[in-house]
Amino acid sequence: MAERVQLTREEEILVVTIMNPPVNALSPGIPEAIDAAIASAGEDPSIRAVIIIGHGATFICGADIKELQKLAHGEERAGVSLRDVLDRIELCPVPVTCAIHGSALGGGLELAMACHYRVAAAGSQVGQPEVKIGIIPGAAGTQRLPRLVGLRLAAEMCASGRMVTLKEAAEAGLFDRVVEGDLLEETIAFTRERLADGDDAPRTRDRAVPDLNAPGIKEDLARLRDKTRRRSRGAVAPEMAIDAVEVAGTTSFEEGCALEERLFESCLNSDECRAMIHVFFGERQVRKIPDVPRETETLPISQVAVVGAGTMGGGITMAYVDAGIPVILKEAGQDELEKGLDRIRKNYEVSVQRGRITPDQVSERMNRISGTTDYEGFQEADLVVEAVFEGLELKRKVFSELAEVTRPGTILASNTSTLDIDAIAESSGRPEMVIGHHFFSPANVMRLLEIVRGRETSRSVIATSMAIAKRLGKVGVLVGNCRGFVGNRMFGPYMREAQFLLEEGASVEFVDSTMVAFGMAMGPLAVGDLAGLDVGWRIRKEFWDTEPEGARRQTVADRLCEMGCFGQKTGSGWYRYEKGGRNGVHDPTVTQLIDQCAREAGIQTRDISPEEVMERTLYSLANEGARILSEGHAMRASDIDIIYLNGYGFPSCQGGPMWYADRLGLDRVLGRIKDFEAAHGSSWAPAPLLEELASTGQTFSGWSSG
Ligand code: 3H9
Repeated sequence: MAERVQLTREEEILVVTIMNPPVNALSPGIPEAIDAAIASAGEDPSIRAVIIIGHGATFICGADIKELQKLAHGEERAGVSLRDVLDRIELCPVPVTCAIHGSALGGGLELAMACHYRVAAAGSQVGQPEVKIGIIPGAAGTQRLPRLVGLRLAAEMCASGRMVTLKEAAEAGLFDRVVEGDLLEETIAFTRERLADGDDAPRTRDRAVPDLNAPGIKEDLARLRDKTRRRSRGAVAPEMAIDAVEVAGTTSFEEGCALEERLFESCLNSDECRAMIHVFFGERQVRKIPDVPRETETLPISQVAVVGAGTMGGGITMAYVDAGIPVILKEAGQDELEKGLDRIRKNYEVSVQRGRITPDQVSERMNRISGTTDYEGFQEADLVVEAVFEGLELKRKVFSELAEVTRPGTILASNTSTLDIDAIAESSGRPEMVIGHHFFSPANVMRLLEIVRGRETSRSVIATSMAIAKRLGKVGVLVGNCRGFVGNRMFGPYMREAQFLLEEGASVEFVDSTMVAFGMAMGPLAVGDLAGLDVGWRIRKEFWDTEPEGARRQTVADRLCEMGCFGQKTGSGWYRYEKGGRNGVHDPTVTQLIDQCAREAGIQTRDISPEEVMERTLYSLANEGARILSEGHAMRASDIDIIYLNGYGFPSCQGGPMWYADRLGLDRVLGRIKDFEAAHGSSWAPAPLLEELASTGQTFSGWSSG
């Protein structure tokens, strides 16, 4: 381990440097090496103090999640317990100071808190992000953190997993000194001051915790618990984190640690943890594109143009200007342009009211947008995003114009959500520069960017698109060119089943509430109302001719659209809305319409169970996902999961639709799909890949196109 933990001397001080790039995770051997260094410091009279510091970009970003993954899947624990190592640091007879730069996360922060002193460099951040992988801090973080920053902040940090800035952490009392200069030199100076003062190596465990019964604390924790329950969407670790922190206010350090250990072990052995670790690595895996290696040249993007100032175009413009990239925004007419700019300004004003940005920032961002009704300035654009009405001929016309008004090296991206990117690319005459950038509404908020690769899209255009997603703070997922790409193609059967369940006897509210109880951010029908029912209707109409004979139609949705009920924007859809309101209420006329459609189609209504609602909707996602995978339109099953988590509100504690099907067992999923095929017809035909994997006991996540 000598190469990953380096020991050096600064006269009377032992410096322990962690060298495990890129994030100095506490991989096997590292806790052991720190342990040995601390033991040697206790035994060697020439060592009067110890400093622990990270090499490279950061301090320590926590336990090695790959190792936790093995434990979560049942492997035996090996090596020393981190909790014991931290105890020995705290009990070390000479003072131990940690020098923090970059991030101190999870086990990294726990290690820092077990040290006697903490010195932090400018720009550092700290956090207990364990809940993001379905666990709670497991090396006494829930007991030491409240002793340093108080019960309220500790509970909030452990329940949310959020990163805390240097300023906030320093104000809360986490650091003994914040330094600007060379971190090691400053920490040595700090340590020598402590030694000169006759240091007695103060232990965090000996500090008093604010009494849980002190005024307001119980109430604040109860409020945090409520908020956590509302936000965690089925995940249990966040509330357990509060339980563990809260107990620090009533019991001894040792008893608190014992509770933390029990809760940590139960989290580690949970579906939630396995799913969320899958998500953690899945989010990093999406960036890896076999034929577009990391070193692929990216094109510089310093000026963007957006065509179309509607809801999508406006949101895309905001996403760019929020990231500091100026945008030329084009609309056909002056009125539409003014309207678009006005909508953007209003959205920013709402953010000001909510305290998210300042009025100065609004002016700054609005100044980054220049409006135009012709293609003025497009010669300067490095990237154009087209966000006009969803129609192939219109988009082809725009792309042929873009080819005229931009430089040959400009990337031309289409925000189409369903159309053939190759047909659009062809009209530009330079298909290698064309790509799909499918944003999700609201485009400045939603994290997903589906990046659609055309037949001829160049590798550097793909690499640049992936880099742009990162600059915008989004998760870019590369997908292939097929109808609806990955997300919307799977969303079709999902919505179809939600609607068919209505005709068969389930109510709108029942379907939605069942899916929300599963953890979806919104029910499918409420999503339809939000997105606009006319969107799906227009697409369905475009493909009616290609549907198989006798296929069951989405009659209720079609009738609603024929009546002009497009959802929130028209005040009625599956629900009824107050003018401008977003909270739908029951609409009896919709119930009548559903009954009428069911009668006309000769459908016998029956009692529908929550299980059937979940199976019909979730298995339809996995079945379509299997087709997409075998056709090569997604690189791996985890990419599909990442799309559903970031663009469609799928709960991360369930890992995504493909992971969820894996967990249930593909043979079980296939069995039910066959039942549905027998009952409801060919739209439920099982995907060949699903049949193949189920028959050989394999999983989507283990599958590779080879
Ligand atoms: C914990 O500590 C439990 C404790 O309570 C103790 C219990 C006993 N392990 O994200 P990036 C890899 S739980 C293993 O692209 P960035 C990552 O997979 C842990 N690997 O960089 C990627 O690999 P690759 C609590 C890790 O700059 C590479 O590093 N800690 C770990 O955008 C670069 O990562 C956390 O949850 C890890 N802990 O962001 C922190 N972390 O290149 C998790 C990263 O092969 N990490 N990798 O794809 C993060 O949040 C971000 O990685 C970080 C850097 C903010 C640090």
